[in-house]
Amino acid sequence: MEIVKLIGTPFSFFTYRVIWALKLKGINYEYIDEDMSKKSSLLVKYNPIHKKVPVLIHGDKIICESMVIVEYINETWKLNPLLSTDSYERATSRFWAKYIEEKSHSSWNVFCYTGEKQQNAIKESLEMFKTIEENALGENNILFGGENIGFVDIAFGGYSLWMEIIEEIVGIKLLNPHNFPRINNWIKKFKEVQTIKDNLPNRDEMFVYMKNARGRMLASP
Ligand SMILES: N[C@@H](CCC(=O)N[C@@H](CS)C(=O)NCC(=O)O)C(=O)O
Repeated sequence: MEIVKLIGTPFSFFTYRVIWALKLKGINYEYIDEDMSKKSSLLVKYNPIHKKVPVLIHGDKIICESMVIVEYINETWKLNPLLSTDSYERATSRFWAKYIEEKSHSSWNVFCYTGEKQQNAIKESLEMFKTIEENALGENNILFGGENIGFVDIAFGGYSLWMEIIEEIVGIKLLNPHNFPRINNWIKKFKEVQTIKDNLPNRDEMFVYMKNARGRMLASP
């Protein structure tokens, strides 16, 4: 059996996507903690294009980009499949994962900015949530397609804990349960899944880390 290693960084929901996929599949792996303020020679060697985490090392194979890694894990280890055997359902899952990839920067921008830029990011985030609420959840139930966690749940997983911390730090409620009951219900269900519950960052530590990060971002010109 080839050795599996994950280069990641604490409190990164991109890293957590990979952790969740590995844990759901029951794969043992070694975690290598990357200091993003320095960027180790190992990271630069293994992800020379983007120099970002997560990076998965599987024997002599190197895989970058969180959702690409999740798909690689799904194809390599068959237990607890994250994608359907039906090609149309797989295409639909990939469509939503891509949509989340393309739009989720807006929620991060709510955290990084103030003023007009933040207002624009709020608007974009709310549009994304409305689309998810009305189209990916409800009738279609793309998230939690069936009873088990799937590809799209992992893509959207950052919204389970990261969003509530962002909301608390910036003092703005975006995922209001009245406007987004389905997303709030999904968050509750997602966090109740034992593998997720056991593999979420410590909330208090993450709060302090993110509050300091925002302070540094706003202080820099
Ligand atoms: N699209 C990438 C994004 C990964 C990403 O942005 N990772 C952050 C840590 S959360 C990073 O490595 N940032 C370093 C940088 O931007 O230079 C993925 O899904 O893996």
